[in-house]
Amino acid sequence: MNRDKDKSAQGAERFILPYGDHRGDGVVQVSFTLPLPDGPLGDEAARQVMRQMSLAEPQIAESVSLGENYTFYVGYGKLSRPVDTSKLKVARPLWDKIEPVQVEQMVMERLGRPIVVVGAATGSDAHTVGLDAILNYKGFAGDHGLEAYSCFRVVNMGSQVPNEELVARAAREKADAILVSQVVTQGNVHLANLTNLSELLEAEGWRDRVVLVAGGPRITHALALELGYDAGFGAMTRPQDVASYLAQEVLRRKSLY
Ligand code: B12
Repeated sequence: MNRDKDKSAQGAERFILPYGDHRGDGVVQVSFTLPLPDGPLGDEAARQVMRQMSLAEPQIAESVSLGENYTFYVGYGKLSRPVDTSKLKVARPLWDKIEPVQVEQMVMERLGRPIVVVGAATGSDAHTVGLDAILNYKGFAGDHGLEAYSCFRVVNMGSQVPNEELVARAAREKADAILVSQVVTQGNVHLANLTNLSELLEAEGWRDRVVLVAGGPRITHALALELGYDAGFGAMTRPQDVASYLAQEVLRRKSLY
């Protein structure tokens, strides 16, 4: 079942301000470093930085000298202009969050075999923690990874995998889904790597047969769509989110959902 509206937003207040001490007080905490010594001039400069962020009644809660001519500030200030949540455009994959036991049941009953997932951090990217958080048994924040589900067969190729190797392995494993992690963004290397992979799959003629997913702290669903992916997952993604999405998307493509 696809949905147009985010269920979590239903019944939410339309105009919202950050919650500091009281509902609607607009109080936020900010922290930053200035290239000034700790002292009265630095404090005033820090308050001015906050005014320039549209924060009223700026207060410095803490200033810590980071050595000669550098000071770290923690400050509080008030925002007065509320966010109109009805005007926000939110791009996200269309899926319902499903409990792991239901995911297992649904896939095994309807597909009759585990979903094959091949994952890697590609190109020069050596960051494995995010990919492992989603794929490996131990998972992330108390939520087990896809390996913990009997309805997923997981091949985790690790990091610094060339796109060509990932595609070849996915073909050999008859993958239903390819999961790519891209953490480093320097020089927009993540965009080049991700685009190259989707183009490679197109050229091989099986882009349409595989669910292509990108993940990483700088990835959004909207960016992933732009780059020719089916879905994108950003910071704080839970394995259960990915399991729910993959189960629904793989079954949907086979008219089983
Ligand atoms: C640990 C770490 C390393 C380790 C990695 C070890 C390892 N085995 O992974 C080492 C020391 C090797 C490393 C190296 C480098 N790092 Co580093 N590293 C980090 C650090 C501290 C933590 C990353 C992490 O593990 N996060 C925890 C995981 C759980 O979070 P996550 O990655 O966001 O993953 C979640 C989501 O994004 C999502 N997700 C991630 N991948 C996927 C994939 C899929 C398919 C899905 C669905 C979801 C998903 O789900 C995960 C769970 O919610 C970050 C800073 C930080 N605090 O984030 C810097 C950071 C990522 N590193 C950075 C940099 C610059 C580097 C280096 C270039 C440094 C250097 N000059 O050498 C090198 C690059 C090496 C390389 N070739 O890639 C920068 C990147 C900046 C940028 N915008 O590009 C960061 C942000 C630090 C910083 N502030 O500058 N790094």
